[in-house]
Amino acid sequence: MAVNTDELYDVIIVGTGFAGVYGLHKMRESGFRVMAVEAGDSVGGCWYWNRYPGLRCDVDSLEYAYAFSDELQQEWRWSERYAPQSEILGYIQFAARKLDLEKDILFNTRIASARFDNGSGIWTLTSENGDTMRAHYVVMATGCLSIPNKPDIPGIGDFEGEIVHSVQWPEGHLDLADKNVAVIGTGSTGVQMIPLLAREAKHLTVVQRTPAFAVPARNQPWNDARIEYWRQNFRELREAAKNTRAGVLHEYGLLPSAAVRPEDRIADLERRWIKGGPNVLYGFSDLLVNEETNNLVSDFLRGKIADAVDNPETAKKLMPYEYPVGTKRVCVGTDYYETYNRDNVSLIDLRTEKLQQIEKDGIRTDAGFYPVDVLVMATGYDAITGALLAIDITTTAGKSLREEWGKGPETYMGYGIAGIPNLFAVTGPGSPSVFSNMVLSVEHDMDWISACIAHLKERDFATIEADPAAQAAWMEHVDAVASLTLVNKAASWYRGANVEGKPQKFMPYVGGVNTYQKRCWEIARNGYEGFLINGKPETSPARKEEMAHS
Ligand code: N01
Repeated sequence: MAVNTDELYDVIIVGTGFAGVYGLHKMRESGFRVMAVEAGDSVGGCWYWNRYPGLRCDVDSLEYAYAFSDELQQEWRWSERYAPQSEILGYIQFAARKLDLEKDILFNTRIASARFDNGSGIWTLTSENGDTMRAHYVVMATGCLSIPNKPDIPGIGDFEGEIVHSVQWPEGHLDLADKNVAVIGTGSTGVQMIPLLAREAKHLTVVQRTPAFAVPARNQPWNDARIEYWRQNFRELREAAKNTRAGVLHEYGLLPSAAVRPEDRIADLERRWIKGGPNVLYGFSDLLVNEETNNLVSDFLRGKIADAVDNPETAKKLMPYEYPVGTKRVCVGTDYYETYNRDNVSLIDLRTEKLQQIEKDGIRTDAGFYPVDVLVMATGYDAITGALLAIDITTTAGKSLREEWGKGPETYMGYGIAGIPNLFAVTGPGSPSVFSNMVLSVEHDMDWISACIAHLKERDFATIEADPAAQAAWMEHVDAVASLTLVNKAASWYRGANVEGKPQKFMPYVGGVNTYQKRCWEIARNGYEGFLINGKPETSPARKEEMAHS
C-alpha cells in the first residue's frame, strides 16, 4: 500500500512528529485506511526542524521515548541522560522504518486548508501546492511548538547581516568564528545555544527581555546498568509514569514546604540541585500553588545565579523577579550562567537598557551600540494554537477557526472543537500537552482518538463533534484549575503572551496527566459523553445487534 491521493481514506493524520508516527501505526493496527501528510522530507516534527547547536531534550531520554512497544525499547539504546537532537530524530526515524510507515506518508506537503462537506461527511485537505486528499476523519498532529515566533523588532528589516531563527537553523555548519553574533531570547532555546555560540563566536551579545530560571542539566552518558534496569522494568516504569502529574518519573516531594523543617528544605534543594535537571522543582508539593514555597525555591535559584556569575551587576540582571518559578518553563542547560563570565560575552538586559533599534550592522540601545554580523532569533514559537490556525479550517457554520478562537482557543478535552466534526487535535489546548511528557501524552491521545474512531465506525455513526455546552464546561474547568495555581502570574507562551496580538489565556490543562487521562477514558466508557454523535446507527450490524440485546 502506498499513498494514493485519489483514494478516500478513513483517516488522514497531519504531521509526523512523535504523534503522527505513532498515530499512523496505531490507526493502521486498528484496521483503518490511513495516510499521513508531512511538510518536511522526513518524519521527526520539531526534532526534524530544530537543529541549533546545543539542542537536547530536557526530559530523561529513557522516558522521552515511546511506551507502546517493548521491541523498540529493547532495540534502541539511548546514549545520554538528555539526548541530543540528532539522536532523538534518529530514534523517530528508526521507529518509522521499523514500523514500515514511510510508504503511507506524503512528504514535502504542507496543508493549507481543510474543508468538511456536511452532505458527504468527507474532509478535503488542500496543500500549499494545490494537491488534495480526502478522508472521513482528520487528526491534527501538528505539534505545540512548530510555528516560529518572528517578532517585528524595530529596524530588523534594515539589518544587512545574516538572520537565523533557531527553528530554521541552516543545515551543516554555520561558521561563526570571527563573527559578532547576537542572540535575542533567553528561553530554553537561548539557554541551550548561548554557551556553545559563545565558545565559537568572536563576540556574543545576548538580548534578554525576561530572564530565565535555568538549572544545570548535569548531562552524562547512561551506564549499562541503568539501561539494563530500564530494559528489565520497562513496562512497570512507563505505567508508573502515567500515574504522575507530569507523566515523568520525577522524585515528587509529597509535602508542602511548611511541613518540612527549614534546615531540611535547603538541604533537599541542594541535593536536588546536585542531581541536576528539573529535580529542584519537585521537592515540595505546593510549588505552583503557594507563593511562600515558590519564593523559597526562587530565592534558592537566584542564589545559585549569584554564585555562578563573577560580576554582581551581571548576576543581578540575570535574576528573574517578575514571575514565580515554574510558571514559565524552567530551562535546563549546561554552563549557562558561567558563560557570562567570559570576556567575549555581553548582556543587554532590556529591563535596564532600552532597545532603540536594530541597524544595518548592529543593535542600538540607549546605553550604546553593539556590532552584529549574525543575528540569532531564539524567540520561540506561536505555541499550542499556531500550527492549527496556520491551516485554514472552517466550522460547519462557515466561520473560520481563527475567528472562532479570536478570544482564545476552546476545545473539549483538547480533542474536539464544537462546530468542527470528525476532526481531532492531538495535545490540543485544554489538555496537559506541554505541561507533560509530550511523548507519553501524544501516545495517549492517539490511543484515545483511535478508540473513538473505532467506536464510530463499528456503529456506522457518521459524525462526532464536541457539544458546545460540554466544551464550555471543560474550558471553565481548565481555567478554574489554572486559577488555583500561580500560572497566570507569568507572561508566558503558555498564555500566548509572547506573540504580539495573540489572545491571552492559559492553554494547557494543569490538573495533571493522571487526572486528565482517567477522565478521557471515563468519557469513552460513557459512550463519548460530551460529544454529539450523529448518523444512522440503525444501519450498522454492530449497532443492530447491540439494540437487539438491550
Ligand atoms: O522560546 P521561549 P524557546 N524582543 O518562548 C524572547 C521547548 N523547548 O524556543 O520571556 C525580545 O521560551 C522571550 O522573552 P519573554 C520548551 O517547552 C524545549 O526558548 O517573552 N525578546 C524569551 O526570552 C520551551 O519552553 C527544549 O519576555 C523576545 C525568548 O525570546 C519552548 O520550547 C529546547 C521577543 C523565547 O523563549 C520554547 O522555548 C528548546 C522580542 N520581541 C525549546 N520576543 C528542550 O527540550 C520573544 N523574546 C530542552
